[in-house]
Amino acid sequence: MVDHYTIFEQDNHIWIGESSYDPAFEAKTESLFALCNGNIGIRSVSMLPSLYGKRGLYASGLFHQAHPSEVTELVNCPDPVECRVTADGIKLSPDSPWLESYRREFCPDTAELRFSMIFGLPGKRRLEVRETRLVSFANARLILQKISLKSLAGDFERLELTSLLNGQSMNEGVSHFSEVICRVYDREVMHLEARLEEETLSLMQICCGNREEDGPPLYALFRRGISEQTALSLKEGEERIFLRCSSLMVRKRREDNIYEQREELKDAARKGFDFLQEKHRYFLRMHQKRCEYRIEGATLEERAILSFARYHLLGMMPWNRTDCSIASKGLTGEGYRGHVFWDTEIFILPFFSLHFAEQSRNLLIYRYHGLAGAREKAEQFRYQGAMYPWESAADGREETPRYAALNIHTGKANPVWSGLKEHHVGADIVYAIRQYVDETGDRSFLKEYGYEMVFEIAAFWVSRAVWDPDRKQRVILDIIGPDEYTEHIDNNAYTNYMAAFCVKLALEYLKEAEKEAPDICRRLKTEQQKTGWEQFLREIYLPVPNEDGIIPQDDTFLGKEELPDIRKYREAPVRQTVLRDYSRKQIEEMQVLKQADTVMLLNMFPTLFTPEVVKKNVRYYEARTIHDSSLSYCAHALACAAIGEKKLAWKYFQNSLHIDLNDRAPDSVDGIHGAAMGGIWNCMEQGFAGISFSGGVLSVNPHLPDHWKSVEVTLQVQGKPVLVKVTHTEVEVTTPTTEGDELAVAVGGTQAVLKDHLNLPL
Ligand code: IFM
Repeated sequence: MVDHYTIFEQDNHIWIGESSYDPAFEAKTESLFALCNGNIGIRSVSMLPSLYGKRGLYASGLFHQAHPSEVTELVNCPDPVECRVTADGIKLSPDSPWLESYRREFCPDTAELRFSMIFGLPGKRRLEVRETRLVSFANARLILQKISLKSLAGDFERLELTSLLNGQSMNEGVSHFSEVICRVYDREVMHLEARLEEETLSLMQICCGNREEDGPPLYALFRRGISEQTALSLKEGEERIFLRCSSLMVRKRREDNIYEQREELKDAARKGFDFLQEKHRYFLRMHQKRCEYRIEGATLEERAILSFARYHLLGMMPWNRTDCSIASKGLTGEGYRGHVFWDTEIFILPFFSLHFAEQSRNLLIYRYHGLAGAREKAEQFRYQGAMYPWESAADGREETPRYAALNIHTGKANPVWSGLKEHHVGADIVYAIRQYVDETGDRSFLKEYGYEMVFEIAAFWVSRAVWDPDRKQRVILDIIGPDEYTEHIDNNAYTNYMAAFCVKLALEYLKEAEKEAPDICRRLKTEQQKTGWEQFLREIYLPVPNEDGIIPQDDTFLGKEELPDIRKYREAPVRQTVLRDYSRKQIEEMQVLKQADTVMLLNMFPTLFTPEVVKKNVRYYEARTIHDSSLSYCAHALACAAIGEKKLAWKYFQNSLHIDLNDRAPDSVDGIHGAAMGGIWNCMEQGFAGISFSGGVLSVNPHLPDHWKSVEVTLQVQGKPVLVKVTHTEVEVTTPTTEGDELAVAVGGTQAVLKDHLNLPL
C-alpha cells in the first residue's frame, strides 16, 4: 500500500494524487507524473517554480555532448511551462508561507495533469491557482496549459501573470546551448531558438485569455529567455482562464519550417483547450485500444499501477521513428543521461511486440543504425564483428561514463566497468530480433537489417571466446553478466548461453540469407565464417548444473562466502546500501547479486533445463539477491510464476509494482524505471496470464493469482486484434475479424485454430 499518493476514480478514470506540498517528494513526483507522448516528455513541475524541483523537458533522440570531458546526454530543453504569479506584489510559489493547500493529480488513463494551489493572503483574501496540463498525443510537439486564477475571498487589484520561455535550463549545471535567441512574432507568438552544434530547438508559445481591460501584454527579454506579462484585477468570486499553447520542434535541417510551426500553433490556439483535449484523448485512446486490459478481482491500487505502467510505456515510445530508441528513464528525467540499455530489448520490447509490432521493428532498426559504432568498438578492442555499446545515445558509440560512484575506501571515483566489460547487450539485441521475427514472420526486416546484425554479433562472440587448454573448450573470460555486483568474472552462464544462442541463430539464418540476401553474405564473407561458427558451437563451454542441481553463475561464484547480513540490505528502504558497508572488491568476493542473472537465463530459455533444475536455481539465486536494481523483482516474479510458486510470484510482482510508486522520496528523482514498467506489464501478461506468441502459435498457460478472478487483454497478433480472457478454469480467445491468417492457439496440451471465438478448458 502506498501512503504518500492517493488513488481514486473519477469519471471512469483512475487518478493518482498528492494532497499536500512536500518538498521531499517534489522531484520524485515530477518524474512519476511526467507527461510524455513519445516525442517529448516534460516533468510534472509546478508552473510556479518550486525550490526543490528538477525542471526538465526532453525530446526523443536529442542528445548532445557539452564538452569533450562530458558524456553525451539527453538535452534538457528550454522550459515552456514556467509561470510567475504575483498578487498585489506578493510572489506566489509552492514554497511560500502563504500556501494554504496544494494538490497535484495525474491521470494515467488520459495522460493529464492538474494542479490546484490555494493561497491565503493578507486581508483574509484567498486566491486559487489551478492548472490542467497535457502533452498532446494528437500533435506530437504540442504542450497545453489551461490556467485559472480565481478569487475565493476578497478583491485583488493587481494580479500579474508572467509566462516564460526560459532557456536557462541545464543538465545538472551544464548548459548545452551555444546561443539562445528570442523574439516575438505578430505581437502574439513568443519564440525562442536554442542552438546546439547540429540541431536548433525552436520553442514557440501563444498565451490567450487577455481582455481589453487588461491592456496589451508586456513582452520582455531576459538572459536566455523571453516573457509575456498580463496584469489584471479580480473581484471576489471572479475567475479568469488562460490558455498557453507551446510547441517544441527540433530543427535538424533547414526544411523544418518554423513558419509552419507558427501557423500550426496559431491554429491550435484558435481551436481552444477543450477541442485539443478531446483530440489528444482520442489519439491516446487509439493506442490504448491495442493494449486494453481488465482484471476482475484486482485492487484499485493494482489497476492504477498497471495503468501507470501502460501510460509510461506508451509515453516513452518514439512513435514511428527509427533514429532513436527508449532511454532507461523514458523521457521523465536525466538518470543514466538518457541512455539506452538492454532494458529496451529485454524488458520493454515484449510489451510492444504483443501490441505494436511495427514499433518493435523501429526499435530494432535503431540498433541497425548503431552497427557502425558497434563495429568500431569491436575493432578498438581487437574483436571481430559488432560489439554493441553498453550505453548508447544517438548512434552506436559507447556512451558509458568512465567514472561514477565514490569508493569509500580509496576516496576516489569508482571506474564504471560495464562500458568495458558488460557485453551481453549485443546478444540481447539478437534475442529481440529472433522474438520479433518469430512473432511477425517479417522476412523483409531480416533482409534489410536483421541478418547483418545477427551475423556481425555472432562474429563478435566467436572472436570474444578463447581456447582453454585445461577445459579443452572455449571460454569467455573477464566479463560482467547482468548481475553488476560481480565484475571481472569468467564464464558468466547467462553470457555464455546467450553467445551460443547468437551463433546458433546466425547459422540457422544463414541458410535463408544465402538465398534472400546474397550480397550481405558476400560482404560479410559468411561462407568463410561459417566453419568458425560451427566450431564455436562445438567448443563453447556452457555451464551445467552441479551435483546439487545449481547452475554456476560463473566459474568462481559457488565457491565464495555468502553475504552474512543480506536481509539488512534487502529490506533497507534505500537501494544499494550494501555499498556503504563493503567495497566493490569485497562484494565481488561474495555470493551476492545485485539483480537477477541466471534467473534471466531461465526466463528467456524456459526449456533449457528440467523443471526441477529451474525451481532449484530460482530459489537458490533469489536467496542471494538483494534486488538493488529495478530490473530484478519483475524477473523473479516471472520466474516464480513459471514454476508455479504463486505466493513468491505475487510478492515479487508487488515489489515491482512499487518500484516507482512508493513512499520512498529519494527513489525515481532522476526518472521512472522504464524496464520496471515493461516488467510489470510482462508479469501480468506473460507471467500471470501466461501469454506468449511464437512461430505462429499463441500459447496461453496461465498462473493467475488467487484473488484475480480473470484477466482480459487485447493483443495485436499478426495485424489483427485478439482478445484473450483467462480465468482459473478456462481460456477464451476472440477476434472480431476473420481476415488474415488463421491463428493456432495452444492451451496446455491442446491446440486449436481460432476463427472468431475459442473456449478452451484448463
Ligand atoms: O541496464 C540496467 C542494469 O542492468 C542495471 N543498472 C541500471 C541499468 C539501466 O536501467
